[in-house]
Amino acid sequence: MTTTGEYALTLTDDGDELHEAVVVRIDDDETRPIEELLQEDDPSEFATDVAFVFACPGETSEPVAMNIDEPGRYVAVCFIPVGTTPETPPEDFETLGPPHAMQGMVAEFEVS
Ligand SMILES: [Cu+2]
Repeated sequence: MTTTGEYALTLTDDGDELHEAVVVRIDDDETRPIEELLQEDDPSEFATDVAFVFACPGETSEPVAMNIDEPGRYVAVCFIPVGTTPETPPEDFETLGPPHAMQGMVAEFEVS
């Protein structure tokens, strides 16, 4: 449980692959569980972007401002495909694995 306010978001990548943290706010009229929402193609239909950070293996991102000004359901999620490293050429992204989110790199939190 978190309260509204201005936060600084950073991401430390302790792994071997690239990671990101996309923070979105789920619309108030959206009641489906996050597992179901992850199957959807267009998150803008039920969520609003709040903040985004990205980190390479062994690095910590620069802090970005994360303004949590409304109570509600929020989700932090990583959509980087499984197997993506700093050496992976962009044209290979389509042939990589499912998003890290499908392996559990997703966290929902409630703001009051
Ligand atoms: Cu990831």
